[in-house]
Amino acid sequence: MTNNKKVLTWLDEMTKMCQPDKIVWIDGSESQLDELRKESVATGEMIELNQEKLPGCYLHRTAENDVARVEGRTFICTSKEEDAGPTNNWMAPKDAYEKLSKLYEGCMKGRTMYVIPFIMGVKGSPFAKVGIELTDSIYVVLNMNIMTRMGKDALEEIGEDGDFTKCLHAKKDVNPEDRYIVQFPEDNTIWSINSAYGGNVLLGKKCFALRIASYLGKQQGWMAEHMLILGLTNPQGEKHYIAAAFPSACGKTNLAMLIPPEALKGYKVETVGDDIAWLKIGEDGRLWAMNPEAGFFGVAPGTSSKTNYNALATTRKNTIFTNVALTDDGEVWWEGMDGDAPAHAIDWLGKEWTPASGTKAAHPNSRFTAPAAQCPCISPDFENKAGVPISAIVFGGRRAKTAPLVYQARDWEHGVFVGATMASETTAAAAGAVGVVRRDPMAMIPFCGYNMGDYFAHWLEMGKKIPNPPKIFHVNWFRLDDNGKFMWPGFGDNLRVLNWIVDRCDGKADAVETEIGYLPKVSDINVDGLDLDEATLKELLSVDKEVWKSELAGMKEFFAKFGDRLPEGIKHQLNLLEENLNK
Ligand code: O2Y
Ligand code: MN
Repeated sequence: MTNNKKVLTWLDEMTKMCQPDKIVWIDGSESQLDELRKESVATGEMIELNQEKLPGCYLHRTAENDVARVEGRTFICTSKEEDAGPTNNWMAPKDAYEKLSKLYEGCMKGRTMYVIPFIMGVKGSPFAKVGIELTDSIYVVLNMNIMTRMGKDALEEIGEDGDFTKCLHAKKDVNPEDRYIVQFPEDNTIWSINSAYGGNVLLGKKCFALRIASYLGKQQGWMAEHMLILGLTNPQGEKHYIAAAFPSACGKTNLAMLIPPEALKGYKVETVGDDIAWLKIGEDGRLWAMNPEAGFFGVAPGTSSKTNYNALATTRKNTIFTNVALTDDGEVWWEGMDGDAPAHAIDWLGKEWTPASGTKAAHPNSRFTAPAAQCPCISPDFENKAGVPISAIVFGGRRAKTAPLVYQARDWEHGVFVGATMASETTAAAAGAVGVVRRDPMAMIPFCGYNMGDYFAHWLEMGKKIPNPPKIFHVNWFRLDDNGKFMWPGFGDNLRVLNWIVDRCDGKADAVETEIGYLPKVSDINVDGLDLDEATLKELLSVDKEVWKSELAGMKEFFAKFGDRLPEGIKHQLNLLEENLNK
């Protein structure tokens, strides 16, 4: 398949260590993929779904102990511990290679090793980067086919002498005690072992496109961010692109695929990406973004035609479902889907299930892997090699009281501070206490491949190099009233806030300056057709100084972790906020 010596030497080393019976190069052809689908159905690795109702769709169940990303077993292995920073688990590269080599030794005996060359980004784009994943899982091959551009094209992109990210995955015996997801940023290498679940094994996604890419971006002057990208067109036909970072479970996929409410019928939202953005400074002095992925790896429970019509529509063909329930007529079901629960199904554990079982039919983190091109609102620029120019960067979190519905940072440095102080409160859906504030700068806590102090510095440096930077905003869809009810309707109505954001970018909307940044006045948010009284909107757009003073204490405590790696720009903004609140 290739004469690239770097590829062949590495493959030889990995083969000697893992000792597979057979090596199969993935060329990306439909005929090869079809053979693999048939083989995986024959072995029980995949279940073929009702091909009339869900053509090209399959179901996969993972082990009960292997149902989510495992942050506790995810490591950043840099030569110096301080280069991984206080928010990452660290192992010395030598120790990690030694420890994991022992686990990999002979682990593919009796198995096939699949060699998957893949591109993150569109072939030939200046954003594109290439990786090769070695895996013993057909589930991984078929998912990588949806999530990346894989096969011959990727090898062509590497060429005779090009570099690539070296990704090794072995499911071994899915033993959680020996499960490791390890990034070696200095070696452009990822090793994953003892998992067969999505985020831990589809190494192009979080491991490469965020952890390794964030490190590469710092070296090379670009950014890899945990951001959706959407295009918003107003009734006059003016289009803006927005990139937005929210922690997990804050509705990134829903916002990326938003359907305008009745009152804003003339507006259109198109999806460029729902999870990851790579950002570069364009020759025109603006910041340009590209989605490096080719598919969506979305959470199934709660996805319905009401909450996210476009996501559901995307999954009606050529989709792999992981850990959802199987209905008697070979379809899929999960909690929160349209209609009534089926009278009988097979649950995510492969057991008989009825609504009386008292258990969830689908795992709460069950997923679909679906081709982005099938999304009804996919942007015509999804495959644009140049990417899209970003007008606004939006940060957000789930905050009951602290953050107003929306505010704008005063400038880039302040915007970086707004991103760096992002936080979200835990919900009843997650394990552990409810309402606990988790600091998650730029939604990158689990995904930054190096010291986050240096990451903040990189953001600040980028700002100095972008002649025409995007404006930066913060949103909070989750403010609660005194009865614990959401004050803002959310979903499609979030467009009303996006509208103010793009109007601010164009200098068309008004704002008032507050201690924390610029806020809209009540009259600046279009609430036509909404059942929302003025007092509620006023409350949504208010800043409670006392609440913010205790917030400030939490920020200081978090930033103290970074010691002398915390850049001056962040310290300066922290002091400014304190001064403003004490005025
Ligand atoms: O649990 C996993 O492996 C998936 S996590 C995930 C999947 C798609 C997009 N984002 C995320 C995330 O945790 O941010
Ligand atoms: Mn994500």
